[in-house]
Amino acid sequence: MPEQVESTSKLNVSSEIKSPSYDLTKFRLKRILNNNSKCKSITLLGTFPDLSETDAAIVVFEKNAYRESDVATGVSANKESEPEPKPSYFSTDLQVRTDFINNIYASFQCVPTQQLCAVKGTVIYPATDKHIEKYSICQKYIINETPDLYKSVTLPYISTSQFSLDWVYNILEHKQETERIVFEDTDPENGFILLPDLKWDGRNVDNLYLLGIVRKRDIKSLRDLNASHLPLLQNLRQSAKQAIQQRYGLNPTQLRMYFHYQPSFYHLHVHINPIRNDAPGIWCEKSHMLDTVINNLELVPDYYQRASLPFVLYEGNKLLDLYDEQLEVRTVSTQQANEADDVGPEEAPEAFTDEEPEEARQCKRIKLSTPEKDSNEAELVATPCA
Ligand code: G7M
Repeated sequence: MPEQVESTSKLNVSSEIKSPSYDLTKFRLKRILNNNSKCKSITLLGTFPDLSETDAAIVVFEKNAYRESDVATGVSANKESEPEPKPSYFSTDLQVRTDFINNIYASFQCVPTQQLCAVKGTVIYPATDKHIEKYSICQKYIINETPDLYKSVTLPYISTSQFSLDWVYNILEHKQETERIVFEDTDPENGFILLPDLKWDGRNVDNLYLLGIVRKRDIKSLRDLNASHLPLLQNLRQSAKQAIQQRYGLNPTQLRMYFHYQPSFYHLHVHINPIRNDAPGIWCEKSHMLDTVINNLELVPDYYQRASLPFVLYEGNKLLDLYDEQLEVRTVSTQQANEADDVGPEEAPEAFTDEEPEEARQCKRIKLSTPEKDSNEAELVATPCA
C-alpha cells in the first residue's frame, strides 16, 4: 500500500492527505541507493514516468524472514477446518537445482512454491530529498594513517575539535553512573573503571556491552600506547575478565575486548562484549583486539608510534576533508566511477553477477544499463554499499 503523504504544510490545519496511486511495474530505476546483503534488501531511487518524470520514488525490496510453519513436513491438511494444505518448502512444487555434491556436503538452489516467494516491497512516493538522504548509504573511505600523517593531520584536528570528555571524567570522579560501576581499581597508574556502555540495556547478558575506562588522562588512543602501559593493559585484561565472570557468569574465553581506532572519545577505553553477539563497530577496519595490542607492545615497545594504522572516515566528517586535501581520497573513487562509465551498455549487466565477491560488488560503482540514454545519465551510477 502506498504511504500516505501529506501534501501541505503541517501548520495548515486543513491539510489534505493524498494517497498517490501508482503501478509498481512501471517503476523506472535511476540509482541504487543501498544494497544490504545482511538485511537482504535493496533500496532503489527512480520515478513512475507515467505519473511524473520528475517526482522521485523510493522502492525498497526486502526478502521476508522464514516462518517456522513454512518448513513443517508431513503435516496433512485437516479436511474440515483447513481444506487447503498450507504452503511448505517441502512440497512437490519445490524446484531444486544442484550446485554440487561433494562427499557429505551438498549445495542447491531452491525455488519454493510461488506463495513462499513473496518479497516485501515498500514505496515512498513522492519522496523528498530528506527521504533520499535517509535511505542512501553514506560513502566511507579507508585512510592508511602513517605516523607522519597522524602528527600532521589527525593530531592537530583531534586537539582542536573533539567531543567533550566530561561524561568520562564524571564517571572517573564518581559524579555520574556511580551505581552502574561493575568493578573499580583506584590505582592512579594502572587503575580503571568497568561499567555498562550507554548502548547496553543492562538486562540481557547476551548483548552485554561494557567499557573499561582507564584512570590515566593522558592516553588519547591506541596511538599513544607504548610498553610503559603494559602493566595497565594487562591489569585491565585480567581484572575485567574476572569481574565479568563473577558478575555475569561469562567465560573469559568468550569475551571480545578491543579498542576503536579512531575512537569517538579520546580518553583510552576498552570495549567488552561476548563474541557470540555482533556488537556495533566490531569491524576489522575499526577494532584492535586488546590481546593483539598487548602482544605488539611486548614485541615492539613503540609499535603504535611506528605503525601505519588504517581507519575509516565517513562522508560529512571534517577530518575527511583534511585528508582529501593531502591524499585526494575522494578523487580515487571518481576515477573508478569514470572507468565504470566507460563500460559499454552490453557489458554493464556483468556488474550485477552474483558470482562476484560481495565486497567487490558493493564497492564498485556500477553503471546501470538503460534502454535509452537520457540527460540524467550521470545519475545512473550506483553508490557503493555498506
Ligand atoms: O568509538 P569509541 O571507542 O569512542 O566509543 C565510545 C563508547 O562510549 C561508545 O560505545 C558509546 O556508546 C559509549 N558512551 C558514550 N557516552 C556519551 C557514554 C556515557 O555517557 N556513558 C556510558 N556508559 N557510555 C557512553
